[in-house]
Formats: sequence, structure tokens, C-alpha cells
Amino acid sequence: MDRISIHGITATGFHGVFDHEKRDGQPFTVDVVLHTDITRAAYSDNVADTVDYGAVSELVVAQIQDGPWDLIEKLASRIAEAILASYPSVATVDVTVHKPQAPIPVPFDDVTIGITRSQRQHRAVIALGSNLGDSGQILATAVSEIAEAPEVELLRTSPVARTKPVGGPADQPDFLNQVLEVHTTLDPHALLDLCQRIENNHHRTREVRWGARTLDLDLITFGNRVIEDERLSLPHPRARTRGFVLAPWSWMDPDAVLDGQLVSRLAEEAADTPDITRL
Ligand code: A4P
Ligand code: MG
Repeated sequence: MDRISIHGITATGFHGVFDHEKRDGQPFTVDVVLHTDITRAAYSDNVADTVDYGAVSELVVAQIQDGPWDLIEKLASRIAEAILASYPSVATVDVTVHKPQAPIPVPFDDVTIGITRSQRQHRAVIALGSNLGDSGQILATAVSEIAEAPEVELLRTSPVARTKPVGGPADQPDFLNQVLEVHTTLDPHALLDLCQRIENNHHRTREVRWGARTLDLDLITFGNRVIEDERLSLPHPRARTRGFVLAPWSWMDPDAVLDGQLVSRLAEEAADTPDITRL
């Protein structure tokens, strides 16, 4: 991980246990170290691809001016949470809050609280399918594109399966299907956005439901989250009956569970499983 550090962000705040602190205020100084991957920005030279340190500094000042809180522990933790929530690409942040005029009855230079906080990692399962173009190559590229996203860590990939089309127009070509397991700091909708961007990179079009496609990326599970909205259903509502998802998933993770049932067991029961070849 690369680091972006900002030292000495200073503003007046009203934090402290004593009434006079809440009434009169005093200077608070904050240092932050953002642990983030700057590879993309180094390549593109575009500020949109990195964390804008000016905006982070303003966010820190807004937190110093918020409250007041009794403790600088609280202020440090609020700053860390605000940065992690606003910048999903920041994996970890170190925050140091200085209170150089704290009411300490002996001579001293400074008092500080230092904390380190990280994004919460979620475990997600993603299914890939392709039956147009060079499907083997398309799946391999899509896997690397997912793995290269800064907010995603690829944990496991299944073997590739050759499968017969389920649903959709007759006489489409066979599919190649694969399943991945990732850790991600993205929320479910942001992970869907990433999947759809990658589909679009592969010239995915959507004319025919269940029609032939260069690349289909479906979110199968996201931790234990249950979602039913206009963009996203989780767990994927059709996964539990589809051998082309269940079989590769069970090869990758023999202990995987979906809706309280072993995925390997569901795979045995799926109607399309007998036609699946493991490549
Ligand atoms: N959407 C809702 N929930 C999800 C989710 N969990 N993951 C929404 C991904 N997308 C989700 O998807 C339509 C809309 O579903 C999206 O806009 C998204 O917001 P799509 O990818 O545009 O269309 P689609 O894939 O054609 O439709 P659908 O219903 O997702 O199809 P399926 O269920 O994915 O089935 N046979 C074999 N052998 N192998 C295959 O891979 N794939 C399909 C597609 C059919 N038959 C197949 C295979
Ligand atoms: Mg789909």
C-alpha cells in the first residue's frame, strides 16, 4: 500500500471535559496518513484517480469544528470514520489528534491520540459467463480486471466449466462459466457498478434476455446480506437452481453454503448439472 500523509491540519474546536474548553475553544491539530493504492493515478496523472488531499483536509477541519465532544479519542475516531466512508479506496487511515493547550497542570509540549482504522472487508461471490467471442480469453481478462480494482482482493477462482445454455433463444453456443470469491471494501451496489463497468468493457449489449453474451457478471452472495431493490437481488435469486453457477462454485469451495444448504448438494440437484464439463 502507498501512503498519502497530511500533517498539521489545524482549526479551533471546542472539545474537552471542562466548561471553559467548550466555551472558549482551543487549537486542535490533526495528522492523517491515508493508505491507498496510487498506481492508477501514477499512470493516468489524473486527480480523479487518487484521493484529493485538499478535500480530505477540509473534511478534517469540518470534524474538528463539529461536536463538541468531551474526548479527543472521539474526535480521532470520527475523523477516521468520515475519511473511510468518503473514500472507499482508502484501505486504512492513521489519525493523530494533537491538543497542545490541553488543561494539564504541569509544563508539557503536546498531548496526542493516535488511532488506525481500516475499511470493513466483505466476502462476495461473483459468477462469470460468456458464450460469444473468445470466451476463455474474455473470462481470464475479466478476472484480472476484477482483481486489479483497488477495492477488491481476489481470494479464489474456480476452474472453468463448459455448460449448455439454460433458457434464452435456442441454438446459442455453449457457455464458459466460472465463479470467484473476493474480499471487498465496496458496498454491494458499488460492486455491481464495478461488474457492469467490466461487462461494458467487453462490449456487452442487452438486446435479448438470456441471449448470447460476451460477458455476464452476476453477484451471487455478499456476506449474509439480503437485498431486494430495483438494481440488485441478493443472494442471486436464480443461483440456487443453476448448475452453471453451483458446480464451479462447489469445485472452488466444497464447504460453501447458500440459503442454509451445501452448494455441492444444490449442484447435484440442478437440472443442467449433468451437461457440465470441467475444463
Ligand atoms: N440484477 C439484480 N440482481 C443482480 C445480481 N445479484 N447480480 C440486475 C447482477 N445483476 C443483478 O442483468 C439484468 C439486471 O439484473 C441488471 O441490470 C442488474 O441491475 P443483465 O446482466 O443485464 O441481464 P441478464 O444477465 O441477461 O439477465 P439475468 O436475469 O441476470 O440473467 P441471468 O439469470 O444472469 O442468466 N446458461 C449458461 N449455461 N450459462 C450462463 O452463464 N446465463 C444466463 C443469464 C442464462 N443462461 C445461462 C447463463
Ligand atoms: Mg446478469
